[in-house]
Amino acid sequence: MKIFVYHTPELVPAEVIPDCAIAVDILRATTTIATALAAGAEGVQVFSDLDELLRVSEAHPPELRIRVGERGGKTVEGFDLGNSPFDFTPEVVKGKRIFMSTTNGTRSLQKVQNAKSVLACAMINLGSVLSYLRETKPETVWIVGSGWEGSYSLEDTTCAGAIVANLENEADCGNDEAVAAATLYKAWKGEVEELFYQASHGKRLLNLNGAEDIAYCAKIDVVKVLPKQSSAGLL
Ligand code: 3SL
Repeated sequence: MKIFVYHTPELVPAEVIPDCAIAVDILRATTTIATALAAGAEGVQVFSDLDELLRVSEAHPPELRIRVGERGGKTVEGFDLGNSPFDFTPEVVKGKRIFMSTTNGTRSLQKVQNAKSVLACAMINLGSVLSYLRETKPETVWIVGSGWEGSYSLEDTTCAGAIVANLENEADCGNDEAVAAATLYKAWKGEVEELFYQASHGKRLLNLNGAEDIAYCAKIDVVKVLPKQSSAGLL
């Protein structure tokens, strides 16, 4: 197994298809996706474009769908939910299909759609992703951070580093970013929540009263769920 880390979707190489691509958006899209599936959502379909989301979801019965729209950390007007994982309770999402568009996270998932397998990873479901990689042993693995509008993010690199560091005896680093991510994670292991408060998106969420969300997003391996892309979305 050879692991490559890309800090943003814009940095993934064109015309190369990895065996496994793992999209990461710790604050908060992939954390929310993992939470929704663990709470019994039927599946999550991601969109980079809000109009496309509205068009596709129109064909789904209204009582069985949830439209999630987030821009700049806030719920998009007219959508059912924003991107706080705490809104995705079993009472709200069980048996429902989620149609989701967020500022950065859903864009990185869309960018790697052609990979042989596509996963969504957060700190909260780290163990499930590690188990999948150990079982399937893909030859090339991309971990793609979502960043913020094209720029680097500390929290996504920390999660990428957690994957690389946990597999250091079983996988090689394919690029310097993978080595750097593992080094970052090891330096902050045990204090990940503190690090997230220092991240620029952490600060942005704090201004939107998101402290509770950040604390939850920093929890390691608290849900057993593997969001994996299928023709019906992430299941
Ligand atoms: O950028 C994203 O995809 C979101 O996760 C951002 S936010 O945490 O909802 O503000």
